[in-house]
Amino acid sequence: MGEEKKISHCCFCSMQCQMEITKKEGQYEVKPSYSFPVATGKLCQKGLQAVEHTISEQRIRTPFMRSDRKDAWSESTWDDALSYVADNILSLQQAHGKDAVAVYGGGSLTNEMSYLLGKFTRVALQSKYIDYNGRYCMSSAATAATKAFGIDRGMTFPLQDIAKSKYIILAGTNIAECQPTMMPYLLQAKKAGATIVTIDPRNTLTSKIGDIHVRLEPGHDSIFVNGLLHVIISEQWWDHTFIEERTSGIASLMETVASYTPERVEEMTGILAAKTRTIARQFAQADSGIVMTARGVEQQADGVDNTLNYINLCLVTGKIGREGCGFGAVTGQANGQGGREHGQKADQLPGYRSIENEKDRNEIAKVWGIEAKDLPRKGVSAYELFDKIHQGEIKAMMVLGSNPVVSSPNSSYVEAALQKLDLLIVIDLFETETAQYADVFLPGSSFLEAAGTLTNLEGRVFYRPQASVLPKDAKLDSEIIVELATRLGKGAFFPYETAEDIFDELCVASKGGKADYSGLTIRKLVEHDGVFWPCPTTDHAGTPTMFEHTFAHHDGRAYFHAIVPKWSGEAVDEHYPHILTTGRLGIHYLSGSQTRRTPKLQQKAPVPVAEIHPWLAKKIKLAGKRMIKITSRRGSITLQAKITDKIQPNTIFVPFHWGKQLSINTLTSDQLEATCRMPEFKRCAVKVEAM
Ligand SMILES: Nc1nc2c(c(=O)[nH]1)N[C@H]1C(S)=C(S)[C@@H](COP(=O)(O)OP(=O)(O)OC[C@H]3O[C@@H](n4cnc5c(=O)[nH]c(N)nc54)[C@H](O)[C@@H]3O)O[C@H]1N2
Ligand SMILES: Nc1nc2c(c(=O)[nH]1)N[C@H]1C(S)=C(S)[C@@H](COP(=O)(O)OP(=O)(O)OC[C@H]3O[C@@H](n4cnc5c(=O)[nH]c(N)nc54)[C@H](O)[C@@H]3O)O[C@H]1N2
Ligand code: SF4
Ligand SMILES: [Mo]
Repeated sequence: MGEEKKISHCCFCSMQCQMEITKKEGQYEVKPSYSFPVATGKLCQKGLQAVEHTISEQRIRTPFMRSDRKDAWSESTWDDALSYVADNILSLQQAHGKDAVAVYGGGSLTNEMSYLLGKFTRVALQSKYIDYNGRYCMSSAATAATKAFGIDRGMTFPLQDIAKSKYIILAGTNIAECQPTMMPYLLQAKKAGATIVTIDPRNTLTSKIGDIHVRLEPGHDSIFVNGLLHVIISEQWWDHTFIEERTSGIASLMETVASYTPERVEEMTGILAAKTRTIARQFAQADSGIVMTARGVEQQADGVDNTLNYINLCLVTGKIGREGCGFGAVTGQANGQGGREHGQKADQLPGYRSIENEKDRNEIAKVWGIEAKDLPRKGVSAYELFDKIHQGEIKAMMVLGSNPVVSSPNSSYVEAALQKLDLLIVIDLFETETAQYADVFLPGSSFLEAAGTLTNLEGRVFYRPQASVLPKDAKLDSEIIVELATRLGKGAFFPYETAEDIFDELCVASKGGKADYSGLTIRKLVEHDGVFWPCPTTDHAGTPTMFEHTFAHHDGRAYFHAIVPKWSGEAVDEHYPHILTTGRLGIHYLSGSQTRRTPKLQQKAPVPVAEIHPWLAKKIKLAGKRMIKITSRRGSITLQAKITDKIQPNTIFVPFHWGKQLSINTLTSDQLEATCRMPEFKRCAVKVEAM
């Protein structure tokens, strides 16, 4: 039997570690690849198992249809399934207008698929309704970075710079479980003398490597950061020259933080004044420093403000745009960065262009060969698409690369919405909790089968080659979309044979946009192990470090934003006195669709376990089998509890990787951030009872 060695990149987190996959006598062996300069020589436990779900018996391999959702699925041919979809779309649009059909995409998909979904919706469906799961993920960070810097690239520095930094603040980011192969960079920095501060309601695996841990109640970040800014400004540890030459808005920041003395912060949050002073002084005095945030601070009703305040820390100390310095909103999904640049967002056209800007509309219309007037306007955010279904405006939805029944806040509302649709098409690998409501269920491609480009958390655009063939009757996601466009009479606009054809068009479409890929070719990506965007010309080497000389606002400056902590999220009261926060385990990935079907991972964490503090356990008289019932204003769940003093006493943590009766999103709040529409996954008022 021959041995076949292929190169791919892990399908899970934003690190995008490269892997070597060897197929030997029908068995796959996955090893880290040493050649790609992101996670040299390492893969985490999910990466090592990444092939397993793609060969799972549960993977669907042919199209399925049914005329009534109560019926069992019937196998179908592609021809019948796609004709059925196209005919129904056309008749629904005839009866209810073009916007009756919506698309829901995902951040695991390649840049080409993200681009294709945006173009398909605007050109083939001519609908304004497209959004994607990244709305639940990177939208606060994207809005904050755009406001502060004029551009959104998650990390403003390459990973290598972490090792060169002398002071690293990690807020609401659990890197040890969520981007495990980034840990060696942090450990290298520590070895070279860096101080690491972690800020989280829990003592996490990440905080184990920290020198100082700030354990705060969910929602207290902006108060605490105002305390840090107060110390830096009042004691004049700031970088006056940087502020003067490269920023604007310091006056209003000074005014706002003037009253946030460390003592007042201590009164408001319980964080000791001495701790606030120490961190503020040490960070400001360090030669270099990095601040990183993730969903812990971003998935809140005030998520944009929280992120802006952490950015203020970099700006006030001049720690950005030079070696070992910068701000990083740690991107989550495989292509969480690229997935938000090429047009699958409700208000966006490729290259981070705005769908409401006339110049942007004209430029993209020209690339697409249509009239700008025929481009739809902006639609609504992911969760609001379900509102539009409830209101009867959206009648059909196509979901590709997401499992919103598990991952949406207040998920019973989403489930109810899907049941109201006249037509739900799901393109996935598995019969997910979402696919269970579908009328047409199509087998798409996994990461091993679809070649394409992705953009990792650093902003490094790279090429992922095809490493395996499609199973039985499955098709490439891109083929499905192109064939549907053809059946909708728009095939001429989608003349692609390969991912490279789509990438080349995407690069042209991005020219002059903020995420400018126009200097890239797949050959260049392969030759250089990826290239950092922006890369505006063919002779440009890419931009590993952002903002060395200028920010992306028209005046070249970065903007401070004075943050007055609001409390716009859900409030606790005597009926719901505790705070539920949700997040991740190292073992599982997102809605669990893939990792729950990976035996070696699922065995390690078969069900969600709630983390609760001994104080709360005692208060509710938890004993015996340690089962607890958690109830929010929207629902209840009964779970096994783990008593641990590694959590803020009034907070309960539950991972969200399960569906049905184990889904914590039946409880979470659907309050959305005012501008970017990020849901508040990290704070929800609950009561807790022992069962
Ligand atoms: N193993 C694994 N890795 C993943 C994923 C996965 O599902 N599993 N998902 C990927 C994706 S898409 C994403 S977006 C990233 C997410 O990566 P992270 O954002 O790092 O993950 P979370 O567990 O959601 O949240 C991080 C931390 O925020 C803390 N937190 C909660 N509330 C607050 C608060 O108010 N303030 C502060 N400072 N902290 C708070 C939580 O206790 C938690 O430890 O991970 C990526 N990597
Ligand atoms: N309570 C709570 N909820 C959360 C969060 C939280 O912290 N707390 N975090 C939010 C965040 S940050 C995120 S990113 C979302 C993610 O939530 P989801 O988007 O629901 O996450 P996934 O499980 O990645 O769903 C991807 C689906 O696409 C399929 N798939 C994967 N790759 C491909 C492909 O290439 N082609 C096709 N056709 N299908 C594919 C998978 O099988 C899976 O069913 O969850 C959000 N929900
Ligand atoms: S760190 Fe992320 S990309 Fe790397 S192997 Fe683990 S899950 Fe995959
Ligand atoms: Mo995410």
